[in-house]
Amino acid sequence: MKKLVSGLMIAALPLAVSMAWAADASKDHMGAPDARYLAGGGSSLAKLDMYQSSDPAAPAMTKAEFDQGRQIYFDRCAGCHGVLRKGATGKALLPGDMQKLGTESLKIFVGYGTPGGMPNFGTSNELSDKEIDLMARYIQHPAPTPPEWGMKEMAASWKLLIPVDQRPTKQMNKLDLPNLFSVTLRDTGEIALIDGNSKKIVQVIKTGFAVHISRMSSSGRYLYTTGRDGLINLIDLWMETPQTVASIRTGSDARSIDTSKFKGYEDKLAIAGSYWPPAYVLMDGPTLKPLKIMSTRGYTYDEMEYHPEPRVASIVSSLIKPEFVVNVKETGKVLLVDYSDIKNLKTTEIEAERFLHDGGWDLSKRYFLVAANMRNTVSVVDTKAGKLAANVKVGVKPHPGRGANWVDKKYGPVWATGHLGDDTVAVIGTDPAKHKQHAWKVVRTLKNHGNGSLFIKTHPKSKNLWVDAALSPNSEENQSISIFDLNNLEKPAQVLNIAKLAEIGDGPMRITHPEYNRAGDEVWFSLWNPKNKQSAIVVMNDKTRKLKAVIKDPRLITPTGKFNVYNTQHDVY
Ligand code: DHE
Repeated sequence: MKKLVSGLMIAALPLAVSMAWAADASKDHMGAPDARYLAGGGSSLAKLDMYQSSDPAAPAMTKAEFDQGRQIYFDRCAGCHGVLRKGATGKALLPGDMQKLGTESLKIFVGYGTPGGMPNFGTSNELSDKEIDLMARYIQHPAPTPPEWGMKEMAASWKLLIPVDQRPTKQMNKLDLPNLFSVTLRDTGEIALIDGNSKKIVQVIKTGFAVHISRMSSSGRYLYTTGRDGLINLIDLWMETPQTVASIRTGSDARSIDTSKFKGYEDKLAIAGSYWPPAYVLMDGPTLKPLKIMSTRGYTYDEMEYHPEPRVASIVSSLIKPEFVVNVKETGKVLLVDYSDIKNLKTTEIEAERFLHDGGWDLSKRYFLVAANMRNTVSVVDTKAGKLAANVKVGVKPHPGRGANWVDKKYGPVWATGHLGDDTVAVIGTDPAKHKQHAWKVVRTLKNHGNGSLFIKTHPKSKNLWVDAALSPNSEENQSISIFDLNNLEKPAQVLNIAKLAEIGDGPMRITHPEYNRAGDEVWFSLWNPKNKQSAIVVMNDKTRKLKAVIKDPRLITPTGKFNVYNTQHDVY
């Protein structure tokens, strides 16, 4: 019904204008829930001082209105349309073009959305009529530019709280570190360290704004987190009470972090990627001292069009070379950054596909598989040869997290991803040496219980594959998971409503991000409720598929990602 309304409203616009918009938007086949997800969960950019010009040709705005527009823009629009509004997964919103459309037409787009996926902010009651009017005027003004963030700013933000020589030389606590979990508490900007054995919170540590991921150093001693505000925390798990020993702001909008893992470089270096400014930073691993900043601004791999803000998405660390694999979203390039000589940095730039997002290693850890979600493709990078191995067409908007690996009875080693935009799981053959005929082909398509899957997981010791549907608009689906039997993938999945099993009170809770324990016999899920409602971690017995425990501590506010120390350290997934 909403789609119909929005289609009708667009049809009422001047023909040329509405056709151009509808065509452009439908190209991407964005459904509203995944559009909202990609548009982002709030960036900290809105709080920054920015250069602001106001165009006399654009409708008048007060300073207060402009500031409010900026806040709304960075909370809801920048993720798709870009900080500078030059377009990213969404259309460019250039002031000249917006002025031609005019306030009344723009109000319709913002209020009703487009069939191609622009969310309907008005009919969904997310923005009031006043706010829609304000946004329609705001985007006719030039985009304010957030400040750059160079070595001077970075170095000034760097805090070495406990120097290396004042840290312990052995583990000072009795924690079973390999079975410790770092859990993202998204809306409080904290992580909870949870002991995997007792299932008790060991420590809650303040991190960056809407903290995004945790990654481990090669030795398993240091835990690194990145906030969306670019604040990196380095946590020493050997301290009597694990705590932050260094921190730094590597940018003002960020999502990724990793550490060097190649032999001889263990625990030596760290790398952080930023959305704004678009760059990656190499740092000294044990202190976070910034060493080198590299911009990712440049040309798209295919049309060779200059892009002013290509964001750094996932980063992984190679075990077979002293290299980081850096995935640049808008240009569609994968950079293999050789860290053996930082002064004379060598980078292999691989043409992959747009817009690169998340991904993981294959079983051999030679190939990195990364979702190019707006092109329904998984790009496979051969990190040994330093080349693209293949672009594999999959379902609608793949979203693997780090994906799932197993040895398939029929097809040999495979890797799998779920999708944001449909209810399938694509299983891709990953062994060109012994199973050439299946390599880089979708060998199986499994049926998930709903659209909107974010994460998928299995474990070398398990015969199960667990898949969520966390972004499905249907609450029965987004509270359930599918469990596939890896020994019999012809059999439909068992679907379990995990939220019901956990018996948590009310709220629009979602079940997301399966993560195994060290032994591979438990799967942990986040029961993610809004911050004013009770959330929990739900632990399932992998073998029996029965509920094992519900961790309900009141400090568990908006848990999302969970990172088992051993599995994260060794890329077990
Ligand atoms: Fe994530 C991984 C970006 C929204 C939970 N997320 C990633 C990675 C990127 C990314 C680039 C890969 C990091 C790496 O491997 O180095 N995420 C983004 C966004 O741009 C996006 C769409 C919008 C935003 O504004 O951030 C976004 N992500 C979310 C969420 O809303 C999620 C579901 C909840 C949350 O905590 O914010 C979420 N993202 C995660 C998690 C991972 C992740 C749990 C790590 C998965 C893993 O198993 O490694």
